[in-house]
Amino acid sequence: MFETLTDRFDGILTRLRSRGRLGDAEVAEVLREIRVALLEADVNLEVVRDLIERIRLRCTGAELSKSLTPAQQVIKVVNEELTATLGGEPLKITYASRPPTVVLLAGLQGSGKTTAAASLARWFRQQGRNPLLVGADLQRPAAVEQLRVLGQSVGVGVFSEPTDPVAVARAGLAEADRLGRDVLIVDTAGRLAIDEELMDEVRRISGVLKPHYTFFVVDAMTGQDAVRTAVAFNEALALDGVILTKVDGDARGGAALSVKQVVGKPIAFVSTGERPAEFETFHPDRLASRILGMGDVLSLIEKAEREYDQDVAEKAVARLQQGRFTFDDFLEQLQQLKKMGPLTGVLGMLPGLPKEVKNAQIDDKDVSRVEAIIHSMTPSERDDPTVLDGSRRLRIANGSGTTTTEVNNLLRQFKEMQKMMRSMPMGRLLGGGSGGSGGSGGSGGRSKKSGNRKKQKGGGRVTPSSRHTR
Ligand SMILES: Nc1nc2c(ncn2[C@@H]2O[C@H](COP(=O)(O)OP(=O)(O)O)[C@@H](O)[C@H]2O)c(=O)[nH]1
Ligand SMILES: [Mg+2]
Repeated sequence: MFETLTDRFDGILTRLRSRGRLGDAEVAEVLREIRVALLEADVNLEVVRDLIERIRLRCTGAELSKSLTPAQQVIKVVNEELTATLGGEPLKITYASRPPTVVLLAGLQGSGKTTAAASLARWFRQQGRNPLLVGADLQRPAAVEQLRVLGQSVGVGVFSEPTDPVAVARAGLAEADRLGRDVLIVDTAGRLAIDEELMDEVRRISGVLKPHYTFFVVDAMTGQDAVRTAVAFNEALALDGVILTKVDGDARGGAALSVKQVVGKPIAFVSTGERPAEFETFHPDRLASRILGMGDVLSLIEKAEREYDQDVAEKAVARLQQGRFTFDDFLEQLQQLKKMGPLTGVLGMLPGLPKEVKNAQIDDKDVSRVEAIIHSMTPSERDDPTVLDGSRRLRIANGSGTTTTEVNNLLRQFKEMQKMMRSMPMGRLLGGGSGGSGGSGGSGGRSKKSGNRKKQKGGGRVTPSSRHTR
């Protein structure tokens, strides 16, 4: 999902970066392009109009500051407004003072409710909770069995009985009490389309459960239909949020971008695959950054947390903060990166990579060539690649068994990467203010980033962009 949108933004922002000054006409043109990109991505028309208007106001107003290039300022504004459209802050679960915290899942048939129930159970366990699943879908004989299998795979018990859904819900509550479970997740039946009978059933279940959280589970692939059904369910049930599923599919992403504004409820979680592990809290800021090609750095950091060597990472962060990042750092990061497994998935989250690189099927051989090139450099060359003239480049190409084109490509990409590291607001994300001129121009609206900073410190890991040559 979001590939087309990300591609379009890649083009728009690249053109933008090549401009020195931005007059009203240029801003208008960029806005037009962004508008078309969003509409193509199936974003709700009202949402597009509103978003564009907010960006326009900020880009033509007095907000523009001198410390950023015009392109950086526009990107910063677009990023912030896109984040706002996606819902701003991630949803935070507040647990009931008197357990269990009850979570009700509703949605159409096949939307991914049963899968999401198990994924949520796993997620709650990771939060240190002790959940119980309840199978209140008695429509299809196999539904409860499916939940039992999934429940078992995540180590969470499933309660159900062959009575009726409302009775199961009531008994489930009692069972959670009896077993001392602090979270109750209730899976319900869906229909192919919204009908009164379905709405009536979930409403009655909801009446018995008095859930703390009611999530509407919806298939991202259904685009604007997803948004429309969410509106209908919200009227019937007063939703707390949406669980967007099948985000791994090739949907254009319009649903994700429209839900918050049209339904008025945030996306709480996204499901990116059939397995319960492929499920995560929805982070508007991360998705916005990712759509804008700034990379999903924080998700990557979380992903890397276990595999990454703390010391190496902290050293890299320190270097980045000093605005220094050498080929030696790069090499170290590359080796860390390799520990994380297949590179293709990791690359998609990295900031600033051209889409050809992101979409490329990377195997370790490609990385080995980059490593070979760096190994063929002398320590002083690694420290300061500007000394690399033609004859040195030829020596390196020969020494590494590559070509001068490959060496040139790597050098060019490395330079871009260094520049980006310095100029991106990411410098702030990395836990220090001095790292980049990029994010320092804004006044308000950054508090969230600094909120993240602490968390980042704890993890203390960072992954630079891994360029590679062909
Ligand atoms: N690719 C993909 N498949 C999913 C995802 N979530 C659910 N599915 C699949 O979609 C189908 C319907 O899911 P299910 O949980 O049974 O939907 P329910 O009818 O709403 O309970 C199943 O084959 C799931 O494995 C997802 O995020 N990605
Ligand atoms: Mg089901």
